[in-house]
Amino acid sequence: MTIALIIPDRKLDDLHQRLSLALPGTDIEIWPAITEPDKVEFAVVWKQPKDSLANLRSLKAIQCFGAGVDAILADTSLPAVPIARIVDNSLSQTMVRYLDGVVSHYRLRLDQFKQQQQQTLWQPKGPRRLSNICVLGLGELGAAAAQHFSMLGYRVSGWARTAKQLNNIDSYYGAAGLSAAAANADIVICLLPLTPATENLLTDAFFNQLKAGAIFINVARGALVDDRALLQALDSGKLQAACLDVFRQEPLPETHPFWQHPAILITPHVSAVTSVTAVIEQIANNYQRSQRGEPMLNLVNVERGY
Ligand code: OXD
Repeated sequence: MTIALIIPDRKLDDLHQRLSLALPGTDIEIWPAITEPDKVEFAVVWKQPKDSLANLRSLKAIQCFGAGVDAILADTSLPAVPIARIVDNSLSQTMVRYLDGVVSHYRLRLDQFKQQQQQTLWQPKGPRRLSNICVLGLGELGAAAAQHFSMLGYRVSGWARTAKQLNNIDSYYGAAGLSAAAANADIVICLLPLTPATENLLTDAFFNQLKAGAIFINVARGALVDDRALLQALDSGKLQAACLDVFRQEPLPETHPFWQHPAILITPHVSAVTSVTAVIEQIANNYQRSQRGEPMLNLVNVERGY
């Protein structure tokens, strides 16, 4: 039996080497150099090429190499096997650190000072008053972010598909709760999973009911947001700024208007990149579980989409 690593956009030497050490005697092959597809029983997958899973006839389990499984579930020839995702405290910490940096960037007006520098303008200003943060999505990453900002003294509201109880977070849920959760926010952080129910969730109707001058941060998936509505909200001043780490198409096409927009800060999907060190044990453990016929850890509910 073989493990296949199907992760086209990353160098895999390190993962391959460490997984071989954790699972001595197990054959591990890197896609597309899979010598005997019929021997592959376990696949570690991230943004898999179309049909790369379909011909693995002995596949017993899929381990997603990240937190979000939308790209795996979008595969129309996905074999019907259990899927696990990465849930890892260090991934949450990485995300929280990224968000903390972005919120500080706006609080300290570094976006404005950068623009002033380009115009050789010396105009001191105190920090922005940002006191209310809304976190959309209260899963592993969303809950960690909400709790972090609440501990820093922000008033935090959160929104999820179903009711969630989190200390000191004003939690809202369901379609009706979305506008209430975001209505008073100075900053809206999007950490929702991408599912058929959340695709294009954030359109004009959402942005229009925000407080004027809110700041929007998307670290979840580009397809949650209607790009045109986001640009419109920035151009009308409804939003004063947006920080985007994720896009409908990645890399973001050169001609996309986001690149040149003065109020948009772009980072290339780096908010929480899976660290090999942090996840080796989880992947090796799930491989052993699937070989023993036991349920993997952090199983995805395919119906729900995350
Ligand atoms: C993830 C990501 O879902 O990196 O893990 O976006």
